[in-house]
Amino acid sequence: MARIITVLRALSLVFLSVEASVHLTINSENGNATSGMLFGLMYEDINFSGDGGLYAELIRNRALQGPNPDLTAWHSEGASVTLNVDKSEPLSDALPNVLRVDVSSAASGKVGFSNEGYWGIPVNTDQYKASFYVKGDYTGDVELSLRSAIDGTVFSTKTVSVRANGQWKKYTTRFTPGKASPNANNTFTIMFDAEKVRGKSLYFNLISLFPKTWSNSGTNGLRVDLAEAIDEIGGKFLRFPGGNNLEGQSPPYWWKWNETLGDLIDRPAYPGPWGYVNTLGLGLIEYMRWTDLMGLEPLLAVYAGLYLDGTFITEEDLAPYVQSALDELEFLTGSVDTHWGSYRASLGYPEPWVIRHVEIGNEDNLWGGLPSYQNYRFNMFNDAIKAKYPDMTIIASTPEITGTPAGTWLDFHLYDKPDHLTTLFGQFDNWDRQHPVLVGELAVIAPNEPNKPEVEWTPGALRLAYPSMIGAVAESIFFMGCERNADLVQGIAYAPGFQNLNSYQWVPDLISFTADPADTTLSISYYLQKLFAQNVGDNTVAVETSEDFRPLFWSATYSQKHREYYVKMANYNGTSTDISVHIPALRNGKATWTTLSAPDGHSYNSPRNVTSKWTETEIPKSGDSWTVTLDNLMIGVLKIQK
Ligand SMILES: *[C@@H]1O[C@H](CO)[C@@H](O)[C@H](O)[C@H]1NC(C)=O
Ligand SMILES: *[C@@H]1O[C@H](CO)[C@@H](O)[C@H](O)[C@H]1NC(C)=O
Ligand SMILES: *[C@@H]1O[C@H](CO)[C@@H](O)[C@H](O)[C@H]1NC(C)=O
Ligand SMILES: *[C@@H]1O[C@H](CO)[C@@H](O)[C@H](O)[C@H]1NC(C)=O
Ligand SMILES: *[C@@H]1O[C@H](CO)[C@@H](O)[C@H](O)[C@H]1NC(C)=O
Ligand SMILES: CC(=O)N[C@H]1CO[C@H](CO)[C@@H](O)[C@@H]1O
Repeated sequence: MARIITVLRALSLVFLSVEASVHLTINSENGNATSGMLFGLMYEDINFSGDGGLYAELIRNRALQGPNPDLTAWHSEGASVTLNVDKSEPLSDALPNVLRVDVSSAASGKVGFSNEGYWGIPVNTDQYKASFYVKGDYTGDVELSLRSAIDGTVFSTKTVSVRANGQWKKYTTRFTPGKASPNANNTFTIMFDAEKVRGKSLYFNLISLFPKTWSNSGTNGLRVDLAEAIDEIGGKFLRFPGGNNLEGQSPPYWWKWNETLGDLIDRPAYPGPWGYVNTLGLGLIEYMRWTDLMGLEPLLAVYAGLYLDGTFITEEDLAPYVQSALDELEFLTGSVDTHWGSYRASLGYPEPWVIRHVEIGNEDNLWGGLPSYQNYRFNMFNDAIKAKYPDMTIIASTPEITGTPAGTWLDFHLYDKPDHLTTLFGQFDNWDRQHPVLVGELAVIAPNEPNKPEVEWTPGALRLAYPSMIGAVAESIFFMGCERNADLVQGIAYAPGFQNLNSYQWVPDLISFTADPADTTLSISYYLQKLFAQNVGDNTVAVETSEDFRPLFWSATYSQKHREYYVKMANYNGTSTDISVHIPALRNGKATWTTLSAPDGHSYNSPRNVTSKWTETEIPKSGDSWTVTLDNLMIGVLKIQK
């Protein structure tokens, strides 16, 4: 039989095509159920991706937060005004530093100050909401405006009537600019009447400006284009809030969930580990609303007592941290009759959320964390959470831990080069089935060869500036290896998700942006996530063929819900190849072939320069198969609807 096939194949090569051809038979029997959420998202505030990014606030340094408050992003308007950081007139316990505006006794006309935003403020003709707190002796108009930092053009002005006195008072207003700005190099300016405060000071704090937010996510919501981009991936879970941002750089700073709640004036600074202060405007509730609005399963990480400087909490001192994690779970999932559940209700969220997955820490194998994680930290959290929530799935933050109870997921992270990543196609073939796997962070971050156009040197490291085509092909191969093992691998996420091109600590990233939405760049790896996330079944199916993997790779799944087969394929340094797919269980069906490619392996997408190509073609059935052509460095999915 085998010999006959070989002869036939040789004949077909001669008569039909000079291209090689591969035959895949999809056997729909005896597949394994998958988690149903194979592709998802990992998110933490890094690279100004929350503050200055996804969190839609436009004012930078809005409350002079952090252990070393300064006047970053603030400028005085008019020579008779000086700005200071003042600690004598705290707005709240959480916001002790305020902006003191000293007006000289010679001042006249309109004076004030402005904020440059996170490297700009885009002006469009949707409604903005501005608010600020003010204290001092002033009765009169305060003029808010959006104007060009380049030539002073005023795009919008709104006057607020203020009666300031010895108490902090909040003013909120809404306005809609009459015209959009040509670029995002604009400032938000607050001006007042100099004559009324000559020789005196006015105090301001929590100065905020929100544009229209995504999906009505509210005045404390998400930036429209970035949220839309991640929503359109179609992933199924969100792993948050880190990443290193969960752990904190050193004591006493870790992501204290209880300090991310309620009114913004009650949220203190968190000096996150990525070199900038988090406002915590993007807090626990904002994360949960994000998962609700995008239909994502929350994979909540709780702090597990390890700081990035290697400090870890001793066994004797760990109990309050375990209690904090229990409180966090009660806050999210408890009924209104519980202490933390009733607090949640008091914040406007009576309906409990459902949390099915909790990750204990982040990368606890690093920074010398493994011995304490292995010896007591994991167990103390695990035992306490399991005792109260026996059905919750617990995720250990590293596969290096041993002896966790059966059913504990292990979080596997990998940052790699393309060639090496392709060798890990079989990584999970022989893993212990007692411990499901989460691939919580994965990316190709460096090229196979140095000195290529997509390469950027960062001190001490050779990195891709943007995800490359060959990198995405390598990622797709690793993902297919995971999908073939989808009885074991429960979820996969690329990381990090976002990069503010004006200040970042990590390349490459899935989505790059500046203040100007026209710069938002969806990387080639982004399109791969989208291609795979939108074509994933609830069951694996076996693929039979006489061919070996390499240079071509494939995997297949079936969705009972959608009655669709998805055959994923990639070509890593092979020749253009015809692939015919035969599904004995299907007589007919509509087949769609979606491909992702780019001019060459080094190609990447960068602002206003999309080089990758996404095509969708309907494929007619010919004979008993559907045949597609898979070029070198192409990723494709053949979807066949029953
Ligand atoms: C189902 O999983 C087992 C391992 O648990 C594996 O041997 C088998 O090949 C898988 N079947 C399919 C169709 O993926
Ligand atoms: C905005 O324009 C000013 C003046 O031309 C320039 O100095 C500044 O670098 C620009 N800022 C950004 C973020 O492009
Ligand atoms: C938040 O929780 C931590 C840990 O339990 C605690 O140390 C801290 O004081 C709490 N913060 C507030 C504002 O209650
Ligand atoms: C694939 O091709 C790239 C670029 O030509 C090269 O860097 C890489 O080493 C090749 N890898 C394999 C496994 O052929
Ligand atoms: C667009 O990106 C490609 C890399 O894929 C690069 O070679 C090319 O120079 C870029 N074009 C522009 C106009 O920046
Ligand atoms: C505040 C901060 O950490 N800024 C850094 C962001 O990333 C860029 C690029 O790595 C650095 O140059 C900045 O210092």
